[in-house]
Amino acid sequence: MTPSLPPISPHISFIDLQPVVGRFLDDVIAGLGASPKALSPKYFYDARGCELFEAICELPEYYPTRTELALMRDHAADMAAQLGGGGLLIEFGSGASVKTEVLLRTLRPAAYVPVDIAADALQASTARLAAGFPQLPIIAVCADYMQPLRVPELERIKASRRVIYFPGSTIGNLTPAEAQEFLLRARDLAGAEGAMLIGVDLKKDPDVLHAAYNDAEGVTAEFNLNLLRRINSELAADFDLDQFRHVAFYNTTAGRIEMHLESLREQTVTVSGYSFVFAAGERMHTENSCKYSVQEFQRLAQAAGFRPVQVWVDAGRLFAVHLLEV
Ligand code: AVI
Repeated sequence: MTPSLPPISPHISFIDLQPVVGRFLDDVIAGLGASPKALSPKYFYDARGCELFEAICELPEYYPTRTELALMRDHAADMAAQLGGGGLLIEFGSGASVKTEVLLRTLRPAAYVPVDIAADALQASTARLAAGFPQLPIIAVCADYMQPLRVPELERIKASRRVIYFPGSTIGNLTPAEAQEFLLRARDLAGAEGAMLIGVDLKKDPDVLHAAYNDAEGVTAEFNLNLLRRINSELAADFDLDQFRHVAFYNTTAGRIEMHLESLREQTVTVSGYSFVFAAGERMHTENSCKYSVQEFQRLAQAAGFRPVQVWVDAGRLFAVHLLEV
């Protein structure tokens, strides 16, 4: 039996697959011991990291959030017409965003399944959405969507098809090989008649990309440095945040923004009793944000068994929302 919490309302159920959130200390020790040093971006999102990411989404330089939202608003009716009503809408991520609301309003699915690794965020976002859609059956699933998802309860729901929604260009934070594996798993979950709607950030003028990850207010820098603050508070470490700086640049060859934290001087840092030496100017790689042209992404999706059906791109050619079918 899948563990589940008591229903919040007759229309809502909460299934907790008790995902392993990762072994923070092991991952940090391994990452700092590697050459070059690296830390996983999945650890950005503690409570402060989530707040900072929300602030990033509001920045004038950070175009993806508002551009994707405008695409959803402008084309929601078209998207819904292509997908058809009465489906099972499965969203990867917490799903309390305005983008989700726009889609729910036009698509009118048989049921909505938000999937997220963070139980608290999932419960809060589910309660918020449920208030706006009181008649919509919601099955919230606390799980790691980077792993195969097995939820027997979903088999019992009568729906025309499964539609997976993955907004936000989060797929860009995976390497192309990981993205490929992720799409393969999504195809399996969607099943024979399934479809996927996915937001993907486009390749563009490197100056625009550079500004988006080096905002004038320094919010992205704080978001990056917050990872060190988190390691200090959760893993008994002594990073001096004033002795590291945020670095973000577009790597043209790899087609991605890279974020790093650079040591401003030679220094030794201790994490839970383990010592790590940093040379002056040495960098820790903290995030990739891969950018895909429409054709590049369609090729990736095709290699994972999806058929590209339609793509919506804004007039400035900043962002794409792809509709794929199995
Ligand atoms: C979550 N993800 C899609 C963001 C991105 O743009 O890659 C994370 C982010 N990193 C710095 N700014 C935003």
